[in-house]
Parts: sequence; structure tokens; C-alpha cells
Amino acid sequence: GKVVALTGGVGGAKLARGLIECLAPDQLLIVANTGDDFNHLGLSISPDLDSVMYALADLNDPQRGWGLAGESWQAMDALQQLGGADWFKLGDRDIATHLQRSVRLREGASLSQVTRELCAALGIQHRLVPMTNDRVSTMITTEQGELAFQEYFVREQCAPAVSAFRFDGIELAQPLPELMDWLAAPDLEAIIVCPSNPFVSVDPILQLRGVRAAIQAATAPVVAVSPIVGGLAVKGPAAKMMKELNMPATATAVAQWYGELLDGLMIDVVDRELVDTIETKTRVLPTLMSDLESKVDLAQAAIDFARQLD
Ligand code: GDP
Ligand code: FO1
Ligand code: CA
Ligand code: CA
Repeated sequence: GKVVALTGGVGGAKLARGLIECLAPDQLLIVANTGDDFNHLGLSISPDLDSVMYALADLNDPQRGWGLAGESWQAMDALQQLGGADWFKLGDRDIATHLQRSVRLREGASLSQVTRELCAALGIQHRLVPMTNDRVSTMITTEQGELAFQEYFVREQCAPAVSAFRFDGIELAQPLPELMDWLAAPDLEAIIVCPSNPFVSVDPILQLRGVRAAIQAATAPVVAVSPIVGGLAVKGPAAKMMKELNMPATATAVAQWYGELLDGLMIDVVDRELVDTIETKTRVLPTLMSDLESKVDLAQAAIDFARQLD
């Protein structure tokens, strides 16, 4: 059967890397958030697509969580000397990705087509797609006013307290047709919500017109992996955001946030005492993905969990 995985950048990329070991290319559709996308220095930048793409190709920098391993920064250093904007760091090799994406988009290719070309060039056989080919821009209401996603995330280092999120363009954006086709497929076996940020990575996908309804209407079970482990995010602002939104930073609150959408939640062994507080069915297992083996194990466990829920 088929599997659809919904993902943001770093957390989702790790599970996606595991999933491609468990499923054939025609069995898996990896759908990435594009709410982080923006134009910078004249380039079209798609951070979550690139985080997943580089991870699938084993080219990602695992420490940094974004960009390429073994990167150099000469172009950025030169730009800084020229007085250019240097708050958003583009590595020398990463720039090639943005140049090629920008050129192809300017030629009229869609983001999904460009992503397909980039993935093929990097030897990726599995299918990675943007959630939409249309512009959606995540905007964050903070104590300093509304900030564009990268202003909040990179320039302000996630410091301002958040109170709301808005996905500019979401009403007009058409979800990628391929996503809707897969969600309606009779042989869909699982919808996997990766351990990605629920508010700024997964929610933009769910808020696209018709997507939440199509997920709920799908015959396949929906299983998520909690991105919150022991009251903390493994990386990034998810736990900080939850507290600022007056939610406890727990796997329980993650389950509540997804609500009726979920048929099952996978939580970490350190959170085993939360099982009785979670409304949906749970699986307790190690969820920290470090090496390839832990990614594959968690990916296989997510697929098996969905099969058992069916
Ligand atoms: P971003 O777009 O780069 O912010 O990445 P995602 O939204 O896909 O993932 C961010 C989330 O991944 C954070 O909330 C982390 O807590 C979570 N995360 C990262 N690595 C792991 C891991 O190994 N296990 C689990 N359970 N969560 C993780
Ligand atoms: N994240 C940062 O924290 N600082 C950066 O300078 C930065 C540059 C960057 C360049 C290309 C790219 O694809 C991603 C980049 N990211 C950077 C990550 C990006 O901000 C992501 O949107 C976040 O990691 C959240 O997903
Ligand atoms: Ca992201
Ligand atoms: Ca269902």
C-alpha cells in the first residue's frame, strides 16, 4: 500500500530518511511545508524542501539541521564585506540549489517540477513534493508585532513571544493535486505526521483548502510522532511556542492540538507516564533519531502502528 508523510524541515527530514528505507519509491509521497519559503537576495528559497531533499540524499548537515554538510561560506563573507544582507546564511554549495530553483521558476516551471528535477539530480528516487505550487507565507504574531517567518526564526532567533500564526495566501493556494490524489487512493495504508513543528510546519499543510477534510475522509489511519520529548523540543521553538500559547509542552498537548485528525500518536519512552492522559491510541518507543538505524526503526514502527490501527 501507499504512505503519505507530512513534514517540515529537520524533524520531518529525519523520519523521511528512515521511510525511504522502508518503502519503494512508488509507495511513498513526502509532502513538505512551504510556508517558510521566501525570496532573499533575488533567490527563491525553500528551506523545508531543501532540508528534506538534502537529508534524503545524505548530503545534509546533521548538527546545523539545515543546509549541506561540509559547506563553505565564501560568498557570504564576500557579501558581508560589500555591505549586503548577511543575517540569512547561504552556503556556497547551497547557493547553487537556490540559483537553479530560481532560474527554473523564472522559466515558468512549477515548484513541484523544479523539486522533481533537483531530487533527480541528487539521485533521490522517492517522491518529495511541496504542499502547493502557490505562494503561502507563514506570518507570526509576536509581542513585537507580526513578523515574516524567517524574520522571526533567523533574524530574531525565535526570541519574541508568539501569540498567533497566519498563513498568507492559504485561501488562494491549491494543494498539490498529487497530494489530493494520494489521500483519495484506495490503497493508501497510512498518513504519517512527522515529528515536525505542529504550528508552523504541519499546520500550513493541514490548512490548505480541502486537505484536513481529505485526511479525515481517507480510509488510512493517521499516525503522528510527537516532536515534544520530555517536555522539550529536540530542536527549534516548538516547546517555547506551546508555553507562549498557554499549552503545556507535552506529547499530551500535541495530541490535543491535532485532535480528531489523529488515530494514533507515537511518544517517547521518557514520556511513558503520559499514556493515560492521551485521548488517542499511543505507542511508546524511543523516538530520538540519531543514526540511520534509529530513523529506519522509527519509520518502520510508524508504518506498523498504522497497519495495526487499520
Ligand atoms: P524545521 O522546519 O526545520 O523546524 O523542522 P520540523 O518542523 O520538521 O521539525 C522540528 C521539530 O522536530 C522540533 O519540534 C523537534 O522537537 C523535532 N525533532 C527533531 N529531531 C527529532 C527526533 O529525533 N525525534 C523527535 N521525536 N522529534 C524530533
Ligand atoms: N536557519 C538559521 O537559523 N539561520 C540561517 O542563517 C539559515 C539559513 C538557511 C539557508 C538555507 C536554508 O534552506 C535554510 C536556512 N535556515 C537557516 C533554516 C531555515 O530558516 C528554516 O526555515 C528553519 O530551520 C525552520 O525550518
Ligand atoms: Ca520549517
Ligand atoms: Ca480516518
